[in-house]
Amino acid sequence: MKLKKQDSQIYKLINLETERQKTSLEMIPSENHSSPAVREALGSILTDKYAEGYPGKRYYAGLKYYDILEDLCRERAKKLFKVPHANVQPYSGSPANAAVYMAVCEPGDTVMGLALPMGGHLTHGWKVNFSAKFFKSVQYGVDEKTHLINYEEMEKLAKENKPKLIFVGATAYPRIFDWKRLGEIADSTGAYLAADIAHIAGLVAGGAHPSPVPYVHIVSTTTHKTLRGPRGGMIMVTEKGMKKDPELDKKIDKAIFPGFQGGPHMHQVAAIAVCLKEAATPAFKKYAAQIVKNSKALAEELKKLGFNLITCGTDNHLLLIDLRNKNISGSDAQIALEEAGITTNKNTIPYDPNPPFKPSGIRLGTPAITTRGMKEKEMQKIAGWMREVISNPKSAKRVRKEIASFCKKFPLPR
Ligand code: DSN
Repeated sequence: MKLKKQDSQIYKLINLETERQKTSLEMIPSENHSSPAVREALGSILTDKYAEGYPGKRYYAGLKYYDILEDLCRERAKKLFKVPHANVQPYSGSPANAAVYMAVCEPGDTVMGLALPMGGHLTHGWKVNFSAKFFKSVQYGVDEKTHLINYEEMEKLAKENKPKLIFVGATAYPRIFDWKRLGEIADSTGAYLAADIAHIAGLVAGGAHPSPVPYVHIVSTTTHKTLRGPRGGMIMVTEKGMKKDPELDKKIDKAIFPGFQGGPHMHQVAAIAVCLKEAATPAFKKYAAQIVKNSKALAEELKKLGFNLITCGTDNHLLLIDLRNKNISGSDAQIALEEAGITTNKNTIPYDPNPPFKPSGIRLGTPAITTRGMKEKEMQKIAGWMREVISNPKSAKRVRKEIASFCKKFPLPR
């Protein structure tokens, strides 16, 4: 109520966005709807203080409650992901990954990651990113026919280039990672193996995707995607990581602070703690399983309607559609779908013949709509609307009305 009086412009924009979210389908696979409890912690008084350092070893006074809180958050992360060490201070995924490089590499070392146009992330060694500017980046890809990670190529590249660090993880890969195989590849070359589980953290926590923990040395993640927390990041060190380097936990902590970041955002740490508690419940397990059921149902329905899916389907929360047989670019499809109330994003497909600003695909996923309680039946309806809008963008206005009315049955978390 204070905001309305004090800053009506911001108040109005928040209300408009709330209305947009309420009346449309958020289907960008890296997005979700956080709980009111998460947002309450995030909007708390904890934003007011600096807390440089770690519990018990801070550079500022007045932090006794912050110490308890950060310890609680770390313990929840350790228990949920079954790891001996967790750092909950990364501001988000890119800073988390930067700290991973800083912990185990020197500038100029060779590093390996999945190329961005193949579904990887900027921080996994893409040419315009720090990870390729400060390190010698070798990129692996997916198979040209199956679009699955090309483990053979990866093994060959790792043996040839002897990277210090291999990153595994993706932003547009609809299948399960073979962590065991990846662990063997890293071990055979002596590389550190880091799993960036940003997209699938909630699935891993809820048991809907195999955990990389037994096979990798380091796990990095964001906390706001399938994990459904506030925007934020975490880095975890596994038993295997501690065996490879008994100082790895300390190196990670030092890389975050004072190496890469200053004061942690403690309101964010509090909200991460809340989401980790939520993610440890049986209800979250059910949620994670439903995300995958919904993705698979959506994939099957879209295929029936003539859509080509990269890898022919999905094992996780996301789908990547190759629109080339639909005579529409990913960009135009994104615009038409947004007009209809379905938020997706244009995306390159592997070996895309079209440029990144007008790619051949769209990427979509089910984490947020599953949070609203939608199930397989609703996926059929959504697939139908997508077909209609993509084959005739002029139908978007009419579909928008139908979607707004449909959304009333599935309120945002209250
Ligand atoms: N921006 C995220 C995504 O949308 O996948 C990756 O960091």
